[in-house]
Amino acid sequence: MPTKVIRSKADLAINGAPPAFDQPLHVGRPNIGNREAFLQRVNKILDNQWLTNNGPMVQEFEQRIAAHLGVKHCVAMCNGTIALEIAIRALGLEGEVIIPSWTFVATAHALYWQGITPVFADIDPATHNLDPAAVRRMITPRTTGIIGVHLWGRAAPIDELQAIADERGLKLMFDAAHAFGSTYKGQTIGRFGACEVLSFHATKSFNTFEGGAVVTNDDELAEAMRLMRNFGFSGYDNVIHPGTNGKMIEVCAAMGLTNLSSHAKVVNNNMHNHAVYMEMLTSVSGISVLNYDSAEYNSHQYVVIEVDTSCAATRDQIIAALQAENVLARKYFWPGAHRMTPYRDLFPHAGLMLSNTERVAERVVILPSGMAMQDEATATVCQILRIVTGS
Ligand code: T4K
Repeated sequence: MPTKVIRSKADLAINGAPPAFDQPLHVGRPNIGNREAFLQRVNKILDNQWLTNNGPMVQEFEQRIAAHLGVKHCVAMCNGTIALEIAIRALGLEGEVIIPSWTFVATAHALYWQGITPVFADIDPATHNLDPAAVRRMITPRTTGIIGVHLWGRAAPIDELQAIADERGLKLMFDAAHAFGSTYKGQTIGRFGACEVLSFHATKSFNTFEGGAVVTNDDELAEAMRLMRNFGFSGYDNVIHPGTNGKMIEVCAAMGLTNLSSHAKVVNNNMHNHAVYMEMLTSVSGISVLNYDSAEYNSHQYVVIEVDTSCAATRDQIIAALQAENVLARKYFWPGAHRMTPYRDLFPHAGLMLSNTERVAERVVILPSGMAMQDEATATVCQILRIVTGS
């Protein structure tokens, strides 16, 4: 609950007033489903004395997720980054792989960690997703694949990327970390490309504490990934594949099974928050809210605003003002992966090909949403923005 009324700049915490919120408002406050149902599942796990290694809870979780998304296989993993690494390896990517720089750095690291060069392609500034024409420009004889990212839960231009991949003999997979339940042309994300990778991190609309999965309709690929996430074991004492430890544990699957029941409620709540932000921020000059296509399903987990150069306050002044009020807004994914270590040293001139990425990176602010956000708090965040920008 806000602690004060903000009428003028003198009421702002950056000008010495007390903060608007006693407790911080987070962009990634976890959505936690029915506590009793979760604890019952945990008791079952403890009674079973089966804590990990493809236990019954993980198997049920995989079946439920596959059915929910309408795909043949869900291979659950310990987190989204390991799921990306395993998918990349199972697909046999090598050399160079084209990705956006405008993504969480894990997309790039999952390649680099395995000796593969991430090559950054620019985005469409309207959607923040890969621009297919920019992808074409970055293809070289060393390119073996493309990883599209469904940023903010909005599907990447899947058909165009698939056409490029088919034409140039490249593999295509998707980082769907933000896109649990999202649709593309009415079809649920999970079935596109060779495979799609989900994150169930605590901060996502649907969480398993930590967790991730690769979903695919490809039987062979799913089988290879199942082996790879468990050291390559096929039964006791029989290792038939190189592998690592990417397993999801039972208690995470219990959290996922519990949260699956309330995900629709979370999404409805996020949609409401997003609509309130949209309405209240229309009168704030120099700020626009990224909108999502109403014909497609999207968790609306991310409330993304862009601060125009015409705005009376800079993006960083806005972030500082919000943080002083205990509103922990974020600059995801500033400054872009290409300006983070090790990529900024490896490719010091990458920015020359990434003008949209660089422009968007200077404009974006992510605002708090999720089940913990009340309308009164949203209204106060919008009022702070109105006063800071002199609207
Ligand atoms: N690809 C993409 C496109 C991704 O966005 C991500 C992850 C991945 C791949 C990799 O998936 P994972 O390996 O993570 O499964 C957070 C998350 O850690 C990360 O999962 C997520 N993307 C990224 C967008 O956001 P940080 O560094 O911003 O997290 P942190 O600790 O600053 O938390 C964010 C906010 O949430 C803070 O205000 C605190 C609050 N919070 C956080 C946690 C963990 C809570 O209130 N409770 C909590 O339990 O990366």
